[in-house]
Formats: sequence, structure tokens, C-alpha cells
Amino acid sequence: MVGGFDGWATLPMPTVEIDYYEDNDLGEYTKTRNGSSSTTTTDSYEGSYALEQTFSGTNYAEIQSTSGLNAYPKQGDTVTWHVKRNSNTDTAYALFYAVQSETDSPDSYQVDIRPANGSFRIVKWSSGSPTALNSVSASYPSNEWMTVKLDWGNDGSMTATIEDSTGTEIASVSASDTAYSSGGIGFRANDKGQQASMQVDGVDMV
Ligand SMILES: [Ca+2]
Repeated sequence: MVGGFDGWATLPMPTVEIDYYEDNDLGEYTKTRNGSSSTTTTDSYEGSYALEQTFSGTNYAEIQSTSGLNAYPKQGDTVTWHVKRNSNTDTAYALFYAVQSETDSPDSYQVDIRPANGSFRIVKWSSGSPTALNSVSASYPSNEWMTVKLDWGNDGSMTATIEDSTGTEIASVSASDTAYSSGGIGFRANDKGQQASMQVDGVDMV
């Protein structure tokens, strides 16, 4: 014990930035569906820029990244996203993690925000097919920044929680799966005839 220093273990874990979009560039991502994915200055959670996906029609807005960002989550990490949606009800928004390739609907997991179905889910993608590992009911506010937090355990346990802008919990869902232990991140907005619009900012590991 020297100079009162009592060990690194007592220090708080630093926040590690995944993407804040302040480079005003999505070059780290592959556009895997034809809907619009761009940076925006109209609406940001922190700093000047955020990711914005808008979509209406027959092809989702989707981007995937497995390299180029500052960090990617793995088992044992806690991830947070800040997400905002428009008021249309027949829409769905996906936060992908454990992305195995920069392709449409890659092998991955996703936290699934589904105003269209009134549900909040953890979904596993395998060979292009989605399976809901667990689903709970949820009613989402619109036009405000929600916070999504994912606790991804070393044993493959996953708990995703979503809160409104005041910190009140909207829903929490848990699942467990060990198919993927690390990988990239991605985002998707889609609809069933309404215009899906999602902003994302401040993606961190905490
Ligand atoms: Ca930002």
C-alpha cells in the first residue's frame, strides 16, 4: 500500500464509446438494405450528429458493422443505446449485436423494439431466420429519447431493459443463448405501410 492507493478494482469502469456519429460518416457500416440510413444534425442525443434511418415501402433500412468502430461488445459487456422513434404505430426497430457478417439479416442477436406488435424482444438470427428467444409486451412513447441497456453475461445470459426519457422502465426482457459470444453491431427500421423513422445516438459500453 503506497500513498493511499488501494487498487484498480475500486475504480469505476470507464465508458467505452462504440459510436456517437460525431465523425458525420457511416463508412464503418455496410448498407445491407435500401432504405435510408444517414447521419443527421436535426436530432442528436449528444454532440451534433446522430444516426437516422427512415423507411416507407418494400425494403428496410438496415446497416451492419463488424470493423472500423472504436469497440464492439462481447459476452461480459453492458451496452447502452439511445433511441428515438416517430409516432407511427406500425413500425419496428432492431438493435443488432453479435453480428457475424455485414450482410442482410446476419447471424446475430437483436434487441427488438416493436410498436407494431406492442412487444419488446430478444431475437436470434441464424441462417437468415429470426427466432424470438423471449418477448414481453411494451407500449412505447414517441418523439423522445429512450435508453436501451443490454447486460450480456459471460454465460450467454442477456437482459435488455428500455426506459423512457425520464428514466421510467418501459419493459425488460431476458434470454440465454451461447451461439455467438462477440461480433459487430447494426440497425434496422421497417414498417407495414407507415413511415418508420428512428434516430440512434450515444452507443456505449459501460
Ligand atoms: Ca452524437
